[in-house]
Amino acid sequence: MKITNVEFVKGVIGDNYSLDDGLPHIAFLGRSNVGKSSTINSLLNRKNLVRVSKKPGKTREANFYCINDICYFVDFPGYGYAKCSQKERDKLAKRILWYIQHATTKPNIVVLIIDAQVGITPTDDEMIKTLKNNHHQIIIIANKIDKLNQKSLVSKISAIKNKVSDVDIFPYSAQTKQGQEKLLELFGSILTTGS
Ligand SMILES: Nc1nc2c(ncn2[C@@H]2O[C@H](COP(=O)(O)OP(=O)(O)OP(=O)(O)O)[C@@H](O)[C@H]2O)c(=O)[nH]1
Ligand SMILES: [Mg+2]
Repeated sequence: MKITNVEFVKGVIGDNYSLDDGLPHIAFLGRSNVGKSSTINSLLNRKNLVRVSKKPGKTREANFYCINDICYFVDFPGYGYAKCSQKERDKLAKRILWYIQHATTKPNIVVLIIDAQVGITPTDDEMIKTLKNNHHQIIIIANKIDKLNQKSLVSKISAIKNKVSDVDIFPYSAQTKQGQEKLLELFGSILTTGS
């Protein structure tokens, strides 16, 4: 998949925000600060299209980007950010869950991003269960592999694979774009064949 055109369409705060115009969604979910927004920027070869911050909790809305007029990339707020209030955390979790459970245009793919160094946390586990229960197709991006040497990379990725043996894992770095070509190829093939 070659990215030729990207357009920010809208950021949505409320519950009822699915863009239901028939275009497939590729939704990027994951804990706060794992690099969802950075990953989208890197896949699109844009530096600052999607807002990124050193502080977790940057993305507060579900932001829809229309790609090549054929699909949306949806950048979600992160879940599980310990430093915001419980009320705020519940609100963000509710937004994400609403999307997963009720959005009329189901995403074709949910890209769950994790930090390769940290692996699958209990909150990620919960999210994976919820996604599976709602019949979403999931892939996992293990991001920030630029922080790992080859030896730890191999052992971290194998630990992740052991935990979720039925989901495809893609080692990735939003910083160096390692893994970019493989992912774009996968998205392209899912969008054309639907699987
Ligand atoms: N070393 C390294 N740092 C990264 C990578 N991806 C993201 N980061 C850094 O991680 C931090 C968080 O990145 P974001 O893209 O804002 O993360 P997010 O998941 O969108 O965060 P929220 O919107 O708060 O949920 C930033 O400081 C990024 O520069 C990566 O592949 N490697
Ligand atoms: Mg973000």
